[in-house]
Order: sequence, then structure tokens, then C-alpha cells
Amino acid sequence: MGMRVVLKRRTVRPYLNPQLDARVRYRRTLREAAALHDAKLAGVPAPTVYFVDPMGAEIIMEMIEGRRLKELLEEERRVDLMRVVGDYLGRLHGSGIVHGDPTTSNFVLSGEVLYALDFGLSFRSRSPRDQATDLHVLKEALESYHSDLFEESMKLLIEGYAGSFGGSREALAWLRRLESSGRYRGDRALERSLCLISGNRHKLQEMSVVAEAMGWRLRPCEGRKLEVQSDDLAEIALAAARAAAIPGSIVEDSGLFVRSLGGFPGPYSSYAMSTIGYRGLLKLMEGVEDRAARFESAIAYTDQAGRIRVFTARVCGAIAEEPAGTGGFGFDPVFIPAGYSRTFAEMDLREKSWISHRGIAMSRLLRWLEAYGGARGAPRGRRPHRDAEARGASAQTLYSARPIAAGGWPGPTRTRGASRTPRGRRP
Ligand code: ITT
Repeated sequence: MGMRVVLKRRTVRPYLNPQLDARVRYRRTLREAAALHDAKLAGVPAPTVYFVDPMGAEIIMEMIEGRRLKELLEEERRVDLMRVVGDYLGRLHGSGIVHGDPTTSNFVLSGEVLYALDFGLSFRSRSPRDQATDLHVLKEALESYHSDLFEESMKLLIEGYAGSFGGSREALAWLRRLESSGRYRGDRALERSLCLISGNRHKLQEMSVVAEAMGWRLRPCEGRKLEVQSDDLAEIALAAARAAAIPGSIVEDSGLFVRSLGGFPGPYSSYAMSTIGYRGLLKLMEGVEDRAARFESAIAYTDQAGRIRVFTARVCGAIAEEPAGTGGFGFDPVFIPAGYSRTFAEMDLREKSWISHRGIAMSRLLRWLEAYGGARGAPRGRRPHRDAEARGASAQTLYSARPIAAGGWPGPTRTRGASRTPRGRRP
């Protein structure tokens, strides 16, 4: 019919209990489709749902083409639209719908009509506390990305909100209460969403696998990642997080360390990849018996109060004699993790994501957030990393995953098909 549509499919998560996974995907699909429908009934333009298959966890919906509110604010200073956004949020809340992720990227102006998109995190609630989390998500997006328009935007937003929602006073009172407490534990929408600052889409994909399985949502941040020069990945990640200063964001820095090359390329992996590539690395290692290598990852998380914490992890393995596989990115075709006989590039996204340095660091961060999300200070039983203290990184705390093999390098250095160390730990 020449009509452009969006197919949204919630994929199977093979590492979860299949029945539980099927139930969650079924429910979320129905919930999203219902929210899209109910939003329209409430007078909020949203994509029309054409087809829902809850068993297959699929929704086919109208594609809304236009410009995102985020760009309209940045490029044309269309602050007037904030009154419309306030009106929409008020209508949704008045109908018992909490959007869950009402950032400026999730409103699109198509012709003269502003549409609300992405109800994937929405849920039914009439609690002013849940309504306040919606307001907070939007307020945070305005503060982070449109700070010059912040005051005016908020004023219009609240005007629109109060105009369409009788319960606005209570929701706004909750917003003030939440913000003054500085803690958001229990606020589903806030607590379970992070954004990643990175120019590398593979990182987002890999980390999303882990995040989604643990009930979190990871979305890209618009900020640019600052790259400083350092021999230490944690320091690089920390500097990038400090420069971005976006609450609720993460940055990740990673590198491949090859033992026979004295740890090269290490923190210079991105540069090495764009210059000599993995073929160049194989050339450097021609005839070299010792193939031991490891990937390391450092994730710096900035909390709502601007404190930064760094979580690190590593995965040991070996450099293959020759490249294999087409998946992944960077040095994946030549890295075989310990306990496996295939390269990262021969694994599918999910398998790699769970055993990779990045996936392990991500799951450590999320486990920490689950346990201590809004709490101040270091978790019980965990001490700040010695190196972080030694370098005077006192304002931050650094949590490190234990190396998989003693000394940080795997024992045997054989490569493809050889018998090797026990299977790599799964988070
Ligand atoms: P951002 O800085 O924008 O996040 P980047 O790709 O430049 O993206 P890094 O500065 O952290 O990321 O560089 C890490 C480099 O190390 C990356 O470009 C790859 O070449 C390599 N690398 C890191 N993790 C890898 C992985 O899981 N598989 C393959 N190569 C990896």
C-alpha cells in the first residue's frame, strides 16, 4: 500500500527462563500497544497501531516522520512546543498512563502535529509519585541538553501540564520532594534507564543485551566522548565522564592488551585499529609463540548527584593465528576468549556480550545500582581500588572485577581448537 510502518519486536533472551521471558515479552507488548491506543483516546497524538502479535512480541505501527523536539529546541529554539508537551503529559497522567521515558527525543513534530513516541517503558499508574518521575525525566533532559532554554521551557511545560491535569499540584509537589531527597530508589522509570556516551554503536548493542536482561534500558546520549591520553583505561573513562557531566550517563573505555607486545595496543587500541587494524596486529605477532592477550573495560557512571564511579572488568584469552568470523567489531576476529575455541567475531551478539569485558563490567555496574542505586558512599564489603586511592582519585570509587586467571594473563597460550583453561566465568 506504499505505507511506511515501524515493526517493533521484543527479542527472545535465551539466557532467561524461557517461560518467564515469554510472559514478560507478551505483557510488555500488550502494555505498549494499549498505551499507544489509550494515549490517542486521551487526546495525545501517537503512532497508530496496525497489528499486535503478543505471542510473537511484535507491534506494527505507523511511522511518524518529522523532526524531533530535541532538534527543534536546539536549532530553532521552539520553546513554545514545551507547553504542548506539558499538555500531553497532563492528559496521559489524567488517563492513568505514565510514559516512562518522555525525553525531548521522544516527541516528533510532523507537519503541524506534535506526536508522542516510544511507550515501551510506559505503565499504568495514578500515583503522583510515578507521575513525578515522568516530569523528572523530562526536566533532566532539558537541563542536560537545553540548559539555555531550561527556565522558559519548564515554565511553559508546567503551564501546559496544569492546564490539562487536575492532579498536577500533587505531582509537582512529589517532584520537589523527590528532587530535594536526591534519591530515586523505587522510581521505576528513573532508576532503570541509563544513557551511553559513545560514538561506537557496537558498544551500545553489547551493553544493551546485558542491560535489558537485567531489566534496564540503555539509550544513546547525545554528548560527545572526550578522549584524553593516559595509560589507564579507568582514568580515560573518568575524564570523559567528568567532561560530559550528564547525570545518569555512562562512558566506556576499552582496549586489547597483548602480553608479548608489552601490553600494546592497550589504551591506544582505537588508534591501532584505525591504523594497522587486526591484520597489522597479526603481522606484528608473526612467529610469536606467546599469544596471551586480554581485553579490559572501564565504565564510568555519573549518578544523579554528579558523583562518578568506575567499574572495570577484563577477559583473558589469546590472539588467533588467523582472523575468523564476521560478527562484532575491532579486534574481535583475532581474539579467542579463554575456555573457547572460537573468536569473538564467530559468536553472536548475545554470547559475546555476556562473556566480554564490557558485558562483565556492565553487569557489575547494574548489580551495584540494584543494590545501592540511590545510596551514598561505597557498598559494604567493597573497598575502593588501591590504584584509584594512590592516584588521589578520592572523589571517585573504582570497583574492579577480579582477573579471570592469576596475574591477569591466561595460563596456556595455545589458540584455535586446543584444550585450554576452564570456561570463562559468566556474570
Ligand atoms: P567510543 O570511544 O566513542 O566509545 P571507541 O571505539 O573509540 O568508541 P575506545 O576508545 O574505548 O572506543 O576504543 C577501544 C578500541 O578497542 C575499539 O575501537 C576497538 O578497536 C578495541 N576494542 C575494545 N573492545 C573491543 C571488543 O569488545 N571487541 C573488539 N575490539 C574491541
